[in-house]
Formats: sequence, C-alpha cells, structure tokens
Amino acid sequence: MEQENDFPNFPPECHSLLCKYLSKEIFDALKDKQTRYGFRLTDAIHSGVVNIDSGIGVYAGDKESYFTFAALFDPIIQDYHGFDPVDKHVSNLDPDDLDAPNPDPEGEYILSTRIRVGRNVANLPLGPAISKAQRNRLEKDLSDALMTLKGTLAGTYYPLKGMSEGIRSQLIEDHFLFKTGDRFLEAAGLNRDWPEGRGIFHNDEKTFLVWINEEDQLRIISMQQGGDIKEVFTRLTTAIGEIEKKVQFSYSQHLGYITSCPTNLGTAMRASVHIALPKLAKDMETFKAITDKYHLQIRGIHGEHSESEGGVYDISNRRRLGVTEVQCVQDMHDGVVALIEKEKSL
Ligand code: ADP
Ligand code: DAR
Repeated sequence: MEQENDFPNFPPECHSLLCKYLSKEIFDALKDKQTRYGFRLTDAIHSGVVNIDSGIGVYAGDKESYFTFAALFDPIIQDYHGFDPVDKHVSNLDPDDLDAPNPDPEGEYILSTRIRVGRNVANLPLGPAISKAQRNRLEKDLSDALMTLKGTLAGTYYPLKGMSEGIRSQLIEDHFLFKTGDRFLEAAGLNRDWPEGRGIFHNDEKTFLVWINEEDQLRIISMQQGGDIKEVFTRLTTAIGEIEKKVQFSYSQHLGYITSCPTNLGTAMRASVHIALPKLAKDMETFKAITDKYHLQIRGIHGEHSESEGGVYDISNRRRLGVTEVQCVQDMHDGVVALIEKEKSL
C-alpha cells in the first residue's frame, strides 16, 4: 500500500475519475484527515491506485467520507452523475407514478426483468470500514428481520459460510447470487473475512431476494421471467417499505441513499431486463445510439464486467442520482420499447 504521505504515481494509461480529479493539492489537503471510524483518504483511493483500469477508483468507508473527502468525491460525483454539491436528491418509490405497460406481452424479446436497490444501515460504517464483529452482528440482525416477513415476501436466509459449492455456483449461474467479490471490491476492503457475514435471503419463488454484506449491506432485489416491469417494481417497493419498518437506512438530503461506491448514490437503483436483440447486435452503432438517448447501460448477462451471450443483453438505467426511482424505471422501460421497435424494423 502507498505510503501515507506519497502522492500516487498514476501511469498515463490510468483514465479513472480518481486519476482525473486527485491533484497533488487535493491529496495534500486531505491526506491527514480521517472520519470518526478512522477511514482515511488512502483507504478511499486504494482500489483505484492498485487497479489502474478502474472507471471510478474510489469507495466510501462511511457516510461521513462523502463530506470529509468532499474535495475529491464532489468532482467525481459531478462528473459521473451531473450532480452538483448544492443539489438535493428526491426519491419517489410510488408505482402509481410509473407508466410502464409490458413492452413485450408475447414474450418474444424480454427473458427476464430485475430491479434492485442498494441500502446500508444508518449509524454504522460501510463495507470498506466495517469491523468483522459489526458485519457478523449485522448479518444476524438483518437476517432475523427478513425472516419476519409475511405473505409473498416470506422466505429463508442462506449464509454463504457453509453453503455447498454446488448450490452456490448454481445460484450464481441462475443469476440469483452475487459472485465472489472482484479485484476492485477486494482492493476496497469489501471482501475482508469472506465468506463470513455474507448470505442471501429469498422467497420460495426466488422473485424477492436480499443480498447481505456484498458491495452494500443490503441489495434488495425483485425479479421474474418476462417483461412485466410494473409488477417487478411494485413487489420491490412493497419489500423496501416492509424492511424499512425494521431497519433504518443511511440517507442524506443531498446524496440520497448512501452506498459504498459513488456510482450507486441517490436511488441506488438498477432496473434491468435480459433481452434478446440478435439483429441490433449486428449494428452496435444503432444499438448504442438508442441506449444513449434513453440513458441506458449495456451489460453482459452475468452482470458487471461480463459479456453478452447469444445476442442477449442486460439493459438497464444508467442514471441513479438526481432522478427518482420512478424515473430510473421509466428510463429503462421507454428505452426497451424503443429497442424492441428497432429490432422489429430490422
Ligand atoms: P447489480 O445489478 O447488483 O449491480 P450485476 O450487474 O453484477 O449486479 O448483476 C448481478 C446478477 O444479477 C448477475 O447474475 C446478473 O446476471 C443478474 N441480473 C441482472 N439483471 C438481470 C435480469 N434482468 N434478469 C436476470 N438476471 C439479471
Ligand atoms: N470497478 C469500480 C466500480 C465501478 C462501479 N461498479 C460498481 N460499483 N459495482 C471502478 O471504479 O471501475
């Protein structure tokens, strides 16, 4: 790890927002600061220092990091989200405000729909700075709270520790469970003590799932086959409301829901479909013109850093902060309608 007082020597091929905005002046101004949980600048930037191919390169160790190290986080947040230090995030989780009839009622294109939010618990460090004891206690408190859910949200918690490799790999293959943290999360300190304190809660149908202590302390997920986006969003908002009766989430009037990676701040929502677009796949220029117009992101079908398979893509909203949850899902829905129209025309 870099010395406390050494300004990182970023090579010319480093193009992360960390490289772009961490000047020597900002480094010197922040290098001796620390948050109440002892999280320091060198901790926040370590992932981007060792992974020079990072897109962003920084993680917060607690809510306070975003304010203690604002001289670095603010320009990164402004660049990525177009969100200024004086802006206020506004949430709207009301499904009645969403205009999203199923874009593919015949099931010709959309294989599945998934909408997730990241959440972290108030008055605790985030994953990069949490202690093993705090993380284990959080796993117990959150899994106990989830096991009290009733009706269609009722389910079971499965700790990662002790899970058979066969079950774990099948859950990942079936798109339900997180992969073991990548090198970016590793360098951020998010994989410490793995697999202890991590696990997954899900209902019998696997349409409602909660990841515990991966990149964020909760990833609350609603998913199902087909394109009934509104039904998926409604289930998610109901679940969030039920969990929030038992758990206080870390929230800021300025930044919305607090997450370890600044890319997820605000709504912390990613609304996606797995969609087959074999004709558009042959014309990526047209494909990307549509996804750009509707503020969409293209991922492979096994999530971040994966590739498309068989002309099937993971299409999701790119905007997270400075827009409401309804707008995130509306972005995805409206973009998917345009993609299907184009695919039909080819
Ligand atoms: P996140 O969405 O939590 O940021 P990833 O992009 O890595 O994380 O995706 C996590 C998992 O969710 C992966 O297994 C991915 O295949 C799965 N997934 C994402 N979107 C969908 C979808 N629309 N249908 C089915 N599985 C999905
Ligand atoms: N790999 C890191 C994170 C980028 C956003 N993805 C998250 N948070 N999963 C990077 O800086 O590229």
